[in-house]
Amino acid sequence: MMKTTIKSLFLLTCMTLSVHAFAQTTLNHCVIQEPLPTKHMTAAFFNVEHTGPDVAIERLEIPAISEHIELHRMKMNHHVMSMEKIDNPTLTQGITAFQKGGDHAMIMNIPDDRLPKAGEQFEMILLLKDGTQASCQAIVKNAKDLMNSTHPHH
Ligand SMILES: [Cu+2]
Repeated sequence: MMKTTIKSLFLLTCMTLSVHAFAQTTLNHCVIQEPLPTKHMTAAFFNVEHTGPDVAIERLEIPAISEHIELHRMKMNHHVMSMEKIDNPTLTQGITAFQKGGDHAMIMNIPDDRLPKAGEQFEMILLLKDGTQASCQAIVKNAKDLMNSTHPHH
């Protein structure tokens, strides 16, 4: 009888602790833009939904396509749109959007035989500095289809 009580007390404590430390990150709306002809780089888009304390992003991986992926931010410079690497990408509670026209991922140095084609799907993995990760299946869309689906919430 005593043993059972101690065990359930212990369980209760563990559950309380895990509720306090609860952090969850999910990836959705994952899309890769089909590279333009002759290009060996392209953009990838996704939303991150995060619950819990702020956490820094370690990196984004799409292992089947390239080892070199950067997170970029669009920047207006003397009326010219350019992009730069995001210094310390961090997730705060809520949804962080990496979407066309704003922050996005850039897949660089794609080898000839790994160029993604419209309709294909690839695993996308977001690694966080707290050691956790989130993944999704990203669908490849050509630029035109991507334009038509830039409002995924409607
Ligand atoms: Cu970019």
